[in-house]
Amino acid sequence: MSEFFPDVPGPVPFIGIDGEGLGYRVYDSDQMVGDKSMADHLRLAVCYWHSFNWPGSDIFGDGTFDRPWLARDIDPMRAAEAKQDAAFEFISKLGARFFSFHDVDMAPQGASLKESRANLDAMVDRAAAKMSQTGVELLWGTANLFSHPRFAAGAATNPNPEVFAHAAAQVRHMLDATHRLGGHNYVLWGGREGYETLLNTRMRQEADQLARFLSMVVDYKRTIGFEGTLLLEPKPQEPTKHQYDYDCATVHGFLDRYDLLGEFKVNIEGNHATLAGHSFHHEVAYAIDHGIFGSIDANRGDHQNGWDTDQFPTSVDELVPPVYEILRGGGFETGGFMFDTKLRRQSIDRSDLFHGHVGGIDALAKALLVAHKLLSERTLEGERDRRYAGWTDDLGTQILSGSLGLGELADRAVAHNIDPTPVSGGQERLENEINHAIWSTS
Ligand code: XLS
Ligand code: NI
Ligand code: NI
Repeated sequence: MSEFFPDVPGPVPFIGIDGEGLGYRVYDSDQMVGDKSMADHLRLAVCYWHSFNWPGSDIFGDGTFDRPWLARDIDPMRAAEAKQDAAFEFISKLGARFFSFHDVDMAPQGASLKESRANLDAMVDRAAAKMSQTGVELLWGTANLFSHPRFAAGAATNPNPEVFAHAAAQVRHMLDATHRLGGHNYVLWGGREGYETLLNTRMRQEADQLARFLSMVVDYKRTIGFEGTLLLEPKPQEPTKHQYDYDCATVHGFLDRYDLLGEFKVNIEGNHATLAGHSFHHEVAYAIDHGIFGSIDANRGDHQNGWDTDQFPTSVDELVPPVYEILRGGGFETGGFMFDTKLRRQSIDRSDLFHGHVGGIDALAKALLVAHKLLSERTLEGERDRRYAGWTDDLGTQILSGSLGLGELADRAVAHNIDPTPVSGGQERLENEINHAIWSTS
């Protein structure tokens, strides 16, 4: 088998901050940060789809990338094998521990569900061999329930139950495949689970269908003994005008309403958070505080436009707050930082795929160091403790425990003429503390 990335002959080295050429300037996999190595904190993963299954096309133009296995005139199974070889060569040279894939990224779709399953099984067997040779693990598997025209009106939320059945078959196969490969999680992203217009849509009916689908997934997971985490990936829109898994709070409410809390966590994507009008920080903090934090699709958007540009996350300023919350929450359990990232269409050198990932990984590593410093020095926790101190005193605990009603509380406020003096929120001082931590951490 010939190498696809001959310009990067071996594993990408750690070269340090002044190093030259392709190498990690901050990410040193074995360096301890607190009680865990950088590799164990970050649990880095590469995605199969944007990196190997996308030719660099956009809505106005064809593919620009050099991905020989995507040519139309070659046998689909041989092409899938070449793609898999390139993917595993890349992941091992990069030094990432994990990867993630959709059914259709790894194996060609056949003329029937049976044939698609056979193709997938063959490629999954081959992937299992590659994984044991390289030590690469599966962070998560997922089924693509959004590209094929049959899913235009949704998968689980389709008005036609036959589409629901087709989606069930794909998800069953991918759960089996994920289980077979020892996957740590299984993701469901509902890109078409939503509506284009309410004129033809029964919103409540579609929510009931989606909940039924998710319950079936939970039952099946138990039947086969899959112990990974089930993850829902929120996104407010794109490709559908309005998607039901809008953001973490919406997903949380949905899970609660349908008695599915505890069965699913969330896979939060940086660029989806900003599309929902939130910061990445907000989405992570919400999930951590409500016990549904699972994993991250690491990427960023572009501040000047409003779609999912899936760029490599290069801004330490933007990464510090979410990474801080993850550390505060105790870090990943089964999740990790999965690079759901695309090269720009003009980045056509094979080595560009390395540069994109290496830059994003270094930015995450730097954010990790800064977040660890902020947490161990209790810079933000100290401030938060002071700000909420009243809630651990008599008045606060009595209010929260329910021992005071509105009338008694009002009487007490009147009797003692409770009239607190406002205190500063200190936002600018805290922003300066974050910058100081960034500038002083090496
Ligand atoms: C698209 C999603 C997708 C999921 C996997 O916006 O991010 O890539 O992560 O289906
Ligand atoms: Ni994603
Ligand atoms: Ni996305």
